[in-house]
Amino acid sequence: MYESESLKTLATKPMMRMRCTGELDGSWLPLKQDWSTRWCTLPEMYKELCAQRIHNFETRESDVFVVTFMKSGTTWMQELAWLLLNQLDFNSAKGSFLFDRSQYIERLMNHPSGIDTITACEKMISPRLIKSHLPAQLLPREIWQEGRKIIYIARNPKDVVVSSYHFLNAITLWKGDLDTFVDEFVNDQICYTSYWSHVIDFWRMRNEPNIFFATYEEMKRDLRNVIERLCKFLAVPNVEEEIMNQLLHHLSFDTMKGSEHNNPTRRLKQGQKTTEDFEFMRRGIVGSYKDELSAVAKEKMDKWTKDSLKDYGITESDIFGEI
Ligand code: PPS
Repeated sequence: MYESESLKTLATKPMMRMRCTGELDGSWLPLKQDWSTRWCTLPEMYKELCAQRIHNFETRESDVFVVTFMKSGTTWMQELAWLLLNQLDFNSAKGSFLFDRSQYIERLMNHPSGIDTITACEKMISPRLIKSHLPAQLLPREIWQEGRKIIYIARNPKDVVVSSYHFLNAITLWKGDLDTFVDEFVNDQICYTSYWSHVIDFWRMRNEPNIFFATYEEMKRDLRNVIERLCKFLAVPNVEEEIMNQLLHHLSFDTMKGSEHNNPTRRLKQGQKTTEDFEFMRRGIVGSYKDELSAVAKEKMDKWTKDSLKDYGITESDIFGEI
């Protein structure tokens, strides 16, 4: 069963934290641990509207899921993976919205076409590329039972905090200052937290045959290498040199920011309440926390990271390199 507790936060919608217990014990997951210790913070409506339907979501053999903690480079990876799965069809990529080509299964706001997001995923033609920010235990059970492919992207927590803070404030889902946001983030009160449970669980499963694990930092350092690795994982032909340059250009921050089909800023502004200066693609760098987080917030997050990782014998730099 799903067990939940209401949370008091500065989110503008009622929030709760939720976990799986009893027969939903996560025994279908390849990582053996007590999954009932894993809580996830979500809007209250999630439990009634999505939880069971997503758990029972019927997958197809050719499905690929892009799974991330929010603000970790999901959109960037979706565009890359969509192109690799669609014979590098740049014309379609340049002429249609990425968010229509690759649906977001648990999107917690209204779908632009009026249908619900799970139904939108059901209606997609194969091969489906489906986005989710859910932690491993809340993803469709069949992914694990049938070994469907997952591309997991992680990003260092301090940049995730900065990016999430700007995003949630700008789309008016959370209201407050950055220091308070950091407090709520490390206390697992922000949507999709606990951040470290999310990342650690996939890090520990990174060598499963159906999981491709990469980081935003790695994509910034050497996107070509990530593409080469991903081609193998997706069992698609390697990208020829001339096309590789075109692909790298297409995926650059400036090109994606300039494309209304990749950069959802305008569409989000039309579809919901946002601040005037809302920008989905803001800085697109590693280390934006350096000049945005206060010294106190940085220290708080570093201590929280150390405490969260100590039982697993890994450090932040094992995952992200030096940042
Ligand atoms: S979401 O809403 O959770 O799905 O957002 P997500 O796509 O995961 O993350 C948004 C951040 O990714 C940056 N981004 C990129 N960085 C580099 N290159 C490219 N092409 C690119 N595309 C998106 C985007 O700018 C957000 O990061 P910040 O730090 O806020 O700029």
